[in-house]
Amino acid sequence: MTHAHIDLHRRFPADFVWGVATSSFQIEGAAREDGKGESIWDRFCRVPGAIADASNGDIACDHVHRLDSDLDLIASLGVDAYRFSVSWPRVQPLGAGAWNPKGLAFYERLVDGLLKRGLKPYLTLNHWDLPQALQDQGGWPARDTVHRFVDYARGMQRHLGDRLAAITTHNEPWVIAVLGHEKGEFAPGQKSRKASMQVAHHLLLSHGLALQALRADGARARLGIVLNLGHTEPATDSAADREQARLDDLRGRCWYTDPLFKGRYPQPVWDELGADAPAVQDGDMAHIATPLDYLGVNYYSRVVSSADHSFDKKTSGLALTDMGWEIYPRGLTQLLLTLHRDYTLPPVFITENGGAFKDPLTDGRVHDADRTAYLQTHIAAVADAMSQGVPMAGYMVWSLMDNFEWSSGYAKRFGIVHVDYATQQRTLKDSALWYREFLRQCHARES
Ligand code: IFM
Repeated sequence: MTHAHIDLHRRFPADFVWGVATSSFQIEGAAREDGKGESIWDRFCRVPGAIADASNGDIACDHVHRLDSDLDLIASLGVDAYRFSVSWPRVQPLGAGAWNPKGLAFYERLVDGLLKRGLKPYLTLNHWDLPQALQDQGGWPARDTVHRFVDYARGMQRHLGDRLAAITTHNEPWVIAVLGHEKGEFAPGQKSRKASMQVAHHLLLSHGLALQALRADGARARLGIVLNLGHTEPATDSAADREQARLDDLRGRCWYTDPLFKGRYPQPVWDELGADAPAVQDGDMAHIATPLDYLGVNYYSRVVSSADHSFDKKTSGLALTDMGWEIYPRGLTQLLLTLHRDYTLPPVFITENGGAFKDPLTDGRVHDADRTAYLQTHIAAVADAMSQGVPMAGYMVWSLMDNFEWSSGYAKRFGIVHVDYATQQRTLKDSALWYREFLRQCHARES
């Protein structure tokens, strides 16, 4: 542990929630078992060239078959909470109509297994694996999918709601909209800015309507949404770069946070969209602004804006992760302070934070000092924001274990637990050993 981080645990209150996070498609496997339907990611992985190593989620971390030992693994870290997602097509194969009892039984075992081990379940409804059947009927660009999602949310609450600490509607709507529907790099691989903007609107709308429906049904879990947000700054102090940064921040952050907290889209972005602006019906914006019980923030790096696109992070002087992302913990503090300045925030969770590194397994150990330093400096950045008044409530490492990193396949490792995909053996990396010791210190203060 670096000197500056020796007393890190003292900077957090006793009720701060510490966790680890995963998502269904990235770890579960069992892609065609026990009645599970096809998801858009099952389909997308079959597109030649879509995934860097031509892999897929058929087996992934084989989590479905290793649930009990994986739950023991999570508990062994000493975390308070586990953030996971439900594969919609596993529980409702066609995205509408019949439920799949075996799929529901899996998540019941998961949630009950967490509770038995004293862990709080944080459930995400949509971490990208939309049922392919709904995609075939138009997917997120179609308004009907909004209503299918609300039905799905209600069904999941009916089955599990009495046992959950939190329900997140969507994970990272920007990724679904932009990477999935504008750039075509993620499922379903569409390339249309117009579709992408409609998707973003439908995700936000379905989020708001789901919150209302869940509350009307008597929600006991806390309800929120998870956004991927970077801290945006200009490459230089020039007026052009500062203006570019202002616009990029409006496009990437405020397009999501303004509707959620202010009930409107940022006008400058709306104006530049022209014919690509989404169709918005009367009342939509008020639904989107339904109050949140918490906001989840996924933070990995900063965004650097330059008007002539000349900024090159390879020469910025900052260390890069294996994804090529700059390591910039100060940006996390700045992002949180910006959110606190712009809105009246509910409790905020860092629902994902972590890094991909090379991580060789040698003699049963992974000496991932770079990841440990990443976690320490970012946790310190959260403490810095908290000490300046941001209502921080929790922090979750991305990720519990190495997994399927979407279009990068299995080559990028984000886990604090190493996975040997040939044997499915799990090995705690040094970062996991550090996190476990850190959490022991946090909890020792409470007793
Ligand atoms: O693996 C992803 C996760 O599914 C969503 N947030 C970012 C992570 C790292 O790319």
